[in-house]
Amino acid sequence: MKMTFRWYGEGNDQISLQHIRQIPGVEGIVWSLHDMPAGEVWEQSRINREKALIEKAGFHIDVVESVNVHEDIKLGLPTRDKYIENYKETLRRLAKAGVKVVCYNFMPVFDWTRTELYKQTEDGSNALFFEKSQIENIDPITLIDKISKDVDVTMPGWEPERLAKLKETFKQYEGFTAEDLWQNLKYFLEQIIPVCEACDIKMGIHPDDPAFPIFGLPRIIINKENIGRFLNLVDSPYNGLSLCTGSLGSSANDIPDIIHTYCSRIHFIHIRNVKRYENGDFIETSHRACDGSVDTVKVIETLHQHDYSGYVRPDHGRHIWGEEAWARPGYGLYDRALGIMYIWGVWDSLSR
Ligand code: DNO
Repeated sequence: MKMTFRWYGEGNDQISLQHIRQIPGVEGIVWSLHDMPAGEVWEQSRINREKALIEKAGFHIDVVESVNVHEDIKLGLPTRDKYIENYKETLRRLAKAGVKVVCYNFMPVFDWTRTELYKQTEDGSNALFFEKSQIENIDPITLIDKISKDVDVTMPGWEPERLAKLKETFKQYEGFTAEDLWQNLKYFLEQIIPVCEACDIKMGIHPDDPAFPIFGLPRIIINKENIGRFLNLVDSPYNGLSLCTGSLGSSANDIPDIIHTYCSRIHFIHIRNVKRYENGDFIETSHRACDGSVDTVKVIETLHQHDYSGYVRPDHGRHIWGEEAWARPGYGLYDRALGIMYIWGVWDSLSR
């Protein structure tokens, strides 16, 4: 397993590459050009600049999270072909810089959704929280207004250009079904996977977060069966997964079983834990297995059994030791660093 850490870039992340350097065993930075609107071709010079910066600090740039998919592709509009061509060109340019894996998602409108970013917990830390009844009773625009006033950074998946068109985008999705989304995903993959094969970039789709439909929008990458269907849309090793234990853990998925079944197609994995409540709410917890509903020990054990050699990163941590004052929601330094040590702890003892 190759350990990585997500970093938002200079001037866009309070955590420095030098901080990350001090976490044991981190080899690579998971990066992106976060200000790049979906659908645009990434400039080679900007890719190269990011590469130079990250490599100078002693890390590899093998994994990009994410190259976002333009909404017209998900909706299957006639304009999609132009955006797919742009996507292909970005992939070629990333390959030229040495990128190996690209993470993306295919969720309509939203990327990830929570109802609270700083939910207080008993020990004084706070974490991202999802309250199901709120989602059922609030319109998405009000939720976005409420959430985004709590943060002064642009969060991936909540980019200004996306939020500005929310009403209009929802209208475009009226009457849109899960089958429509499947078809549009297949169309996209049939176009891009041959390019990935030619330039040696593995695609890893990120599961939907949460892993169930919200606001009447379809969600398809949500369970074992659908992941199987997804992998068969284009049956190539280049069409793979960025498995996220927290996203799949938002509903009762058997994640070790999913890993066991599809391990050869998992190119990247996000390890974190969530605690699910009976009413459908969930909160993000520490990475430790007994703190949440995901058996993270078994997740790591299953990866170990399969001799997993792909990329791993600790996903969302709680905000601890006051870091919510400066850290990005879910992406502080401390709890993610603790998460890495937990993952290594389990992995190393299994290796012994
Ligand atoms: C949230 C992340 C997601 C993820 C995308 C991948 O913190 O897990 O934003 O990066 O869904 O495209």
